[in-house]
Amino acid sequence: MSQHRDRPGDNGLAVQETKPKLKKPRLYRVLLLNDDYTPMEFVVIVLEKFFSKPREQAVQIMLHVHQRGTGVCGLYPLEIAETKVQQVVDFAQEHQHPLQCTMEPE
Ligand code: TYC
Repeated sequence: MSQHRDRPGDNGLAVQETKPKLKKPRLYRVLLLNDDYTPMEFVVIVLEKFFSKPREQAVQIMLHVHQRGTGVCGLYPLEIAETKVQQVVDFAQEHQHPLQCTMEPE
């Protein structure tokens, strides 16, 4: 079979697009907010349990939030970020602590 040539360099076969079709998911920062009542140890447990932070890093993040008012627990795609926020809010409520957790676009 011969291939018809209209233009130089066009062999008539489909050309691979150069633009990748997979888009990077938008990420959201999950944040903890400071308050005067939630025990430091509870916040450390939250960071270990829901954000898989090793103890030392959990303590650092907790102290950062305590001193600065807010701090980042992690970056996640939308639905995962929403789930983390809900898990933290529910866990805090179960234990009657006023700990707040929110999210914002990266
Ligand atoms: N400020 C709290 C205390 O002194 C500790 C704390 C840290 C609370 C981080 C919330 O997100 C928080 N017990």
